[in-house]
Order: sequence, then C-alpha cells, then structure tokens
Amino acid sequence: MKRKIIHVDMDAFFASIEQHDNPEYKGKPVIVGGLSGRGVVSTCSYEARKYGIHSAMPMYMAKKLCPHGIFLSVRRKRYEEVSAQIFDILYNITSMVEPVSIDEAYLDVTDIDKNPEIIALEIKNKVKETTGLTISVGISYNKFLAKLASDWNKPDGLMAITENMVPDILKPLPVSKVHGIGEKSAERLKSMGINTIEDLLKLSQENLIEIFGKVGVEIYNRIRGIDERPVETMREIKSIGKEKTLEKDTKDKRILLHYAKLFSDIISEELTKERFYARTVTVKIKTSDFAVHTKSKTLDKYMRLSEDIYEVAKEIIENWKIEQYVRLIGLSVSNLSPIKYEQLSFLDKNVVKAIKAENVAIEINKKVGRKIVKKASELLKEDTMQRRD
Ligand code: DCP
Ligand code: MG
Repeated sequence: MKRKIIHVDMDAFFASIEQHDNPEYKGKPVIVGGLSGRGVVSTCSYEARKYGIHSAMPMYMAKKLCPHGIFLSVRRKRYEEVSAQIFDILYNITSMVEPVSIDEAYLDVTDIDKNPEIIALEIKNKVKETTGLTISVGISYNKFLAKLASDWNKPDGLMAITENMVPDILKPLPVSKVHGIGEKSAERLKSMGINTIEDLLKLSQENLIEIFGKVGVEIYNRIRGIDERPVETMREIKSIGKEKTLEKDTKDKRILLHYAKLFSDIISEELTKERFYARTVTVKIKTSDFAVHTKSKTLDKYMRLSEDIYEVAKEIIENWKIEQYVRLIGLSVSNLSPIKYEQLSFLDKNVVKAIKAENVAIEINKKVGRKIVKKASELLKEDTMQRRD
C-alpha cells in the first residue's frame, strides 16, 4: 500500500510569532536576527520578503533593502515554547512524527483511518487555535513530495501531490527544488543548460551519477516520484533514570529521600523534554555487599511532575525495610507514553483536568524551576543520566 506522508512547516516562524505577540507589527516588514554589525537574518515576514530579504542574509544588507523595516533580535525561548505547543498537537495525532527543525516535521499517517486532507485541516485549525499562527501542510506518498507540497502555496498552504500528478507537476520546477540539489549544484547544472526538472528527467542515471556521485541515484528516483525514506520517529526510550554512588554508605533514609527528590526533578525535566508521561516508578539500591535491589510501583495515572514522581519514590523508600548499609541509590521511571487526546477522553474528567493543570505547572516549572534543577545537576555532575532504549 502507498504510504500517506504529511509534511508541516510553520510560515515565517520567528517573524510570525513576533507579529502575533506584537499586533502592531502585523502586515509590516519584520526582520528577526542578529542585530549587531555582523549579524545575519534568521527569518523575515512575508511582507519583508517582497524587498528581497531572506534567511542568512547579512543584516546590514537587509537594512539597506528595507530601511523602514522592524528589526528584532531573536527570542529563542519564546519560539521554543510555541514549537513545543505545535509538536504536542502533532503527537496527539500520531506518535509517527519526525521532527526536522524547530518548525518542521514529517508525519506518517498511513495507519490512521482518515482522509489525510482531513488530518491536514485538523492540524491547521488546531495550530491556529492554539498559537494564533499559520502552518503550511503538504500531503503525498513520500517525504520528498510531501515537503514539496507544503512549500507549494505558502503561507497558510495546503496541497496534496498524488501519484497521477507525477512527474508532470514537477517538470516546470527549478532543479533547486529537488532535495539533494544545493545552490552550487544548481549553478553547475545551469551552466550545462539544465534548469528545470523536465531537463533533469532527460538525463540517464549514469549521467546523474557522473554529476552528483552516489546521490545521483536518489535524485534520479526522486524526480520520478520514488523516495522510500521512512519517517524516523525519535528513538524509543523505555526508561529514564538517574543514580548516584553515595560518598559514604548509609542507613539514613533522609539521605535517600534527599537524592530521590533531586532525581525526581531531573527525571521530570527529561520527561518534559522528550514529551513523555510515565506510569511506573522504580527505586534501586545497591547495598554495601554490592547486592542490587529494586522496588517498583505502577500507577493508573500518568506522571510528569517532579512532585508526583517523588511522592511514589518516597512511599517506596519509607516502606522499605533496608537491613544493610546503602552504597548506591537510583530512581527511574518507565511505562512511558506520549499522551494522546483519545487516551485523555477515556480517563476520568478529574485526571484530564489534573493533566491540563500539570502542563501549566510544567511551563511554570520550566521558567522558575530550571535553576533549581540545574543546581541539582551541578551537584551530581559526576553522574550520567541513564536512558534505556
Ligand atoms: N532559521 C534561522 N536561520 C536560517 C533559517 C531559519 O534561524 N538560516 C530559523 C528562523 C525561521 C525558522 O528557523 O523562522 C524556521 O525556518 P524555515 O526555513 O521554516 O523558515 P520560516 O519558517 O521563517 O519561513 P517559511 O514560511 O519559508 O517556512
Ligand atoms: Mg517555516
């Protein structure tokens, strides 16, 4: 069966966020980037693109092209916050998401029993509703064509490229639209009189190998609508944990609880970063005779907050009859899952509320708590975060 691939890409991402957060900039040429003498443009609004400004252009040049433009420096934290909202929307549709950059991803929706156009519209509406911004969406049966489609009628685009449209729809496009042909290769082809994909289609595979080396085969296939690259999701992480060999073996549970608290902070931060929730908490101890013991508890609810993880760890430690001195303490969470709307709807209303509140708390934690967590990691810097894949 042909795959169903969606490619999404936010429109003028950094600049659109600035226009959204400062409505007085709407409809105006906004340029975001390094404002110092040698700075470059990160991106600019579509209004600014009319002046010939583009990403990676030296800032002084952009100022020359559009002296009355609104020039702003990069607020990366804010853009990451919006990016996280967008990825949450995508992960609520499927876990088959391949993040490409801060504002771009592929989704494999082959197994979703829904028309991909409907899914695309759902993404567009949800992104607009949540962030106030527009996203361009491309649909096709492989990654190359889906990306081409999302770029087709930017901004706020929606385009599907089906099998019967290929290769005709590709023929008039400049060769630079082919994934794998950079600026330099495009120049080289131009000097050979090859400007469009139609020209490229006339070359044999051998010709393309001569010009591009190994990539020639991929280019030969791509322009014929063949691209078998899978959507590569993030590595599957089975557990996230942290452990520490103590300075001195101990029987004092307060010391164990102290580390459990620190580890909960770090694990919570990692769960947030990986967009996971956990249901199982495991405490591990190594006693002075080097024997390793573990105790776990699995809850019905999904946890991501440090307090929740700690509460379970605390219960385990307090109820544990530890006879020997402890030389190592570890804490980990497992039973990980990216939470989805469908799952939420099956849960108790109060749980849904709690998760929503938790997400807000995570955002606040991120702002206020980061320093505390950093301190914890500094304290423990000789240890490594363990992720079991
Ligand atoms: N970016 C950057 N430097 C670059 C290119 C991009 O800092 N040379 C940042 C700014 C962009 C963001 O990454 O807003 C996303 O890059 P895109 O290539 O998707 O560009 P935009 O989203 O800005 O515009 P478009 O509507 O063309 O996607
Ligand atoms: Mg973009």
